Amino acid sequence: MVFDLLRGAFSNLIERVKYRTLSERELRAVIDNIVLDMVSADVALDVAEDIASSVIKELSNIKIERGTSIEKVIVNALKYKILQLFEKPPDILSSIRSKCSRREPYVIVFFGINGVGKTTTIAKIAYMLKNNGITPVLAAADTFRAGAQEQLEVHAHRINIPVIKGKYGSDPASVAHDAIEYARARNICAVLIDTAGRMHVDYDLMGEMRKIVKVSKPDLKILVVDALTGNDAVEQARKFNEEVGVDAVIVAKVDADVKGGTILSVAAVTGKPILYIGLGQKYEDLEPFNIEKYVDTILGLRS
Ligand SMILES: Nc1nc2c(ncn2[C@@H]2O[C@H](COP(=O)(O)OP(=O)(O)OP(=O)(O)O)[C@@H](O)[C@H]2O)c(=O)[nH]1
Ligand SMILES: [Mg+2]
Repeated sequence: MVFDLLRGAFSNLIERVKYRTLSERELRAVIDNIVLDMVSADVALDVAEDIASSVIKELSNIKIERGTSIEKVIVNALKYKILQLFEKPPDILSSIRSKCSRREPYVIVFFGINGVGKTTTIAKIAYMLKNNGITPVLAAADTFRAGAQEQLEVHAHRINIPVIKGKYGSDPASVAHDAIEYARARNICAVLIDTAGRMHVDYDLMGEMRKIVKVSKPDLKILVVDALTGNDAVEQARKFNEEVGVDAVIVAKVDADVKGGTILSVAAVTGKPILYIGLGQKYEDLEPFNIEKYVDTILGLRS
C-alpha cells in the first residue's frame, strides 16, 4: 500500500516506546533504529534525525503520570514536528484569476529531469484548469527529444486546448515566448510551459532552463519529481532550486509509492510547498496536496 514503509517506521517507534518509561539512553537506541527505518522509507537522513531528536526532547520533557497515554504524547509530538516541516501551498487558481482580471496571462514553467512525469502533469493541470473555467495554452518547449512536441500535442487535442510548438532543434525559450504572445493576443489566462529533462553530461540543461525563465518571466516555477526516486528527488530539488529557483513542487507517481518519504524529504530539505501529487496516468489523477492528510496517513491516523 502507498506509504506503507514510512507508516511502518512510525508505528514501530510508537509501539516500542509506548508502554515503558525509557531512560534517555534506551530511548536513543530505539530512536537510532527508527532513524534507519525512516531512511529506508526514503526520508533524508538529516530530516529523519531532526524528527527523532524532537521526539526524544518531547519525551524527556514530560512527566509520565498514571493514566497518561504515552502513545498519544508521541503521536502528537510527531504530528506537531512533521507538520512544521511543510509550507502551505499557494492557491494557483485565485492567482491565475487575479492576473487574468488585469488581462495578463499567468505563466507557469515546469522543470524536472527526464521521465519524472512533467508532460503528463502539465496535461493534468490543463485539464483541471479547464474544469475550473480557465482555458490554458500549452508551450511545447522541449524542442530536443524526438516525439516530445507530438506527445504534448496529443494531450492538447484530447483536452481541446491550444498548443504552441517549435521546430526540433529550435530555441525552446522562443517557443515559450510565442505561447505567451499567443495568450496575450487572445486573452488566454494561463500558459503552461513544458521543458526538456535530458541530463547528458555534454548538455547544459540548467543553462537552457535559465534562458526560458529569463525570457518567459514565469509567475510560478514548478519542479516535478518522481516519488519513487527518494534521495535523487531531494538532490534534484536542491539543484534546480540553486540553479533556476523553484517556487513549488509537484510529486508524481505517488500511487506507486510504497515507501512514502520522498514528499516529506523534498518539503523539509527545500522548504518549498508541495502543490499537487500525481496519483496515476489519467487526467483526473491529480490531487491538491493536503498536508494534514499526508501526515495523518504516515502516522497511521487514517488509512
Ligand atoms: N503511475 C503513474 N505514472 C505516471 C504519473 N505521472 C506520469 N506517469 C508516467 O510516467 C511516464 C513518464 O511521464 P512523462 O510525463 O512523459 O515524463 P516527462 O518528465 O515529461 O519525461 P521527458 O519528457 O522524457 O523528460 C509516463 O509513462 C507517464 O504515464 C503518475 O502520477 N502515476
Ligand atoms: Mg516530457
